[in-house]
Amino acid sequence: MAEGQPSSIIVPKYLQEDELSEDVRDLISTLPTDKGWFVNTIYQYQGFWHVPRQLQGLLNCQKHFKAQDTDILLATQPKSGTTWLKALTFSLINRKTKYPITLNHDHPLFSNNPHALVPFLEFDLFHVKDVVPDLSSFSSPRLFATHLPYVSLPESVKDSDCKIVYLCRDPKDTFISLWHFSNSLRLFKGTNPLKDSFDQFCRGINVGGPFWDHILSYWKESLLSLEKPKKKVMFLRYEELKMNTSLVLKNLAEFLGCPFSKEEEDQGLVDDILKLCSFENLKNLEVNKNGKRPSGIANKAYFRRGEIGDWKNHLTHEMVDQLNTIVENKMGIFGFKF
Ligand code: PAP
Repeated sequence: MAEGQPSSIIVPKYLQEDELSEDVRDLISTLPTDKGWFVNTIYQYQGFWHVPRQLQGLLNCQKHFKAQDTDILLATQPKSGTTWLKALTFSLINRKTKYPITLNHDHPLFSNNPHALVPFLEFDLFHVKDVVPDLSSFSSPRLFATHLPYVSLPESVKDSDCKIVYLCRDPKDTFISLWHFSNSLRLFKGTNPLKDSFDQFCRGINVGGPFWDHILSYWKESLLSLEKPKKKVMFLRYEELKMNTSLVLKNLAEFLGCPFSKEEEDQGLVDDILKLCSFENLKNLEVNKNGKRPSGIANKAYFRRGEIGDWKNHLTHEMVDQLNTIVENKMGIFGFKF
């Protein structure tokens, strides 16, 4: 249990530091450390910051995950819209086979949090020490998610024809969302002071950070993949998804090889998927109001405001200037702008 933590608070399993395998314990004893937002300590591995259990999942899936050419991997930084992307992609790829789109509560999204339908490789499948999960029940196309940076993906993901959809979000909104999320887990007494968390974020020290390097790792791959016969990485932004959801959804369907037919469009299927996966619909479902993830995290923690620009309610002008300047300096040289 984390220091300073009231005994009544349950630490989500994926953040617990016990039950780490011998090799992860050996590894983390050699890694740079800093103060964690969720747990006492985070560790830097392959240039990025992780909680210990994530490192265990990372090493395990690097070693054992065998990607198939038909796999789809949703890659994100925490709090950039993962839950939404999972819901949209799950609905999209299963609409013609297993789960026709319906708004009358038959669809799995009415009774399952999107995270239960699209597992994270490192948190949900490969997180248990010395256990290689049996993935034989997944039918093709298998849909997985990850918060890992490109450099840490299993080699089979990079070498195969599997497709990657990457979603990023404005750093200021990502930061505010992450700060709220870390406080809502309440692993420590009280909240993390905003200023302390902000200073760490600006130094690149947060789960999945540095923010800019995570995005650039996939941005560069998405550009490289434009030159290849088959595009491998589709790069998306939360803001464009918010403002132009229907167009992005159609492009995503094309990329994943399941474009909408004219009949489907005429039937209003695009709008139905958008309604099914909308923030308002998902947030107000019983499963997302009162359900929990096996990790112990309440499903409602994944649905806070779902807006662009909530940072305006939290950050001072100086903070905004500081973060904008850092991100411009780090990313502008690669032609990337928010
Ligand atoms: P995760 O990385 O822990 O899975 P993730 O889903 O990426 O979290 O991020 C949660 C953010 O997405 C929340 O943003 P907020 O804190 O600024 O509100 C959450 O509200 C938002 N979100 C979740 N579902 C949707 C949705 N259907 N549409 C738009 N935004 C959503």
